[in-house]
Amino acid sequence: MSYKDKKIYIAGHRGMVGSSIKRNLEAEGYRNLVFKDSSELNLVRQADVEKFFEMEKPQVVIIAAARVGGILANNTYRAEFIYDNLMIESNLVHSAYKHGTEKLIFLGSSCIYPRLAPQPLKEEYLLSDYLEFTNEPYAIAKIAGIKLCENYYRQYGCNFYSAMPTNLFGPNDNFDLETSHVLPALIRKFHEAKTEKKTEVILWGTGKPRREFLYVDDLAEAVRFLIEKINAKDLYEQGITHINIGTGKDLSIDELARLVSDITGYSGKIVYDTSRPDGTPRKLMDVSRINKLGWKHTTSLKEGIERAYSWYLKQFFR
Ligand code: GFB
Repeated sequence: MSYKDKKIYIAGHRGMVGSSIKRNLEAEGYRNLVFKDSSELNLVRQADVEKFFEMEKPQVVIIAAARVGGILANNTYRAEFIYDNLMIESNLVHSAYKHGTEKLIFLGSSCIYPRLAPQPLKEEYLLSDYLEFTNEPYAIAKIAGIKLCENYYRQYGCNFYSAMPTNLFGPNDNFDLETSHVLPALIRKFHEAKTEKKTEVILWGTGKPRREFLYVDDLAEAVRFLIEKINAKDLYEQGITHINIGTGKDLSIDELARLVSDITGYSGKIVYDTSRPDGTPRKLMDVSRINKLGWKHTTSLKEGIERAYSWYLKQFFR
């Protein structure tokens, strides 16, 4: 049976990542996708998740559901970031095992790596040193998710594994200035400054940290590649627990700010509020593994930001 006919449950299909995976699979002719809104199924509740799996018995599960946010949200809602994420992934992985799911892919983030890990970040660097404090609760939960998949494979032979995307952006991103990631924050700040004719925009930290960004539709393409081509044993037999997904290129926040200001047409000053945290100094993925297996990103950063900006304009100023 082709994957196009298998029953695939996308957990988190309303979010930026899940909605992009949904669009990608639908466009590629996947005919048997299952979704549940959070009002119908609360993934934090174990009994509800078990009942859902008992009824639906999905053959493939993609875990794109998570409590996520930028540096301030991670640092502020520390209890929710660890609790919700641990519950969501534990409930989904265990129910998938109990109800015979054939393949499960768990999505995390590059913040699982130690704060001062060598760059670029190889899959092997997991758990080799201390984490970044501002996102430690989220990172610990995501590491637990990786270990859930690994150990359900080791004990029960489940075809469950993890993929770690770099910082993502695109349609359906969160543009709330308190809880968002940097890229949507920059789009909104520069756009508003341009339309309100402000002469300066205030950004957080020093502008020196370096980050890598992947357009979310490229991630969706990578997830489809993993569904169709990669199994748990392909990773675990190589001694790794998860696979990196990114572009392999990074830039400083200040360089990013200049790019976003050009694209949005803002020409005023950029000021840094250094009382705000920088977070991890650098997070650049080593993507040689997934590249060798046969997937590579296709959207350039500039093209991705242009698309994200036009989505933002359509969504909020139509
Ligand atoms: O994207 P971001 O919030 O998260 O911030 P992380 C990246 C960098 O951009 C930090 C700076 O150095 C911020 O200080 N920055 C500058 C801003 N101006 C702004 C702004 O207006 N808003 C925001 N949000 N940042 C998150 C983790 O880390 O990345 C999560 O906390 C997760 O756990 C996620 O891993 C992908 O890249 O620092």
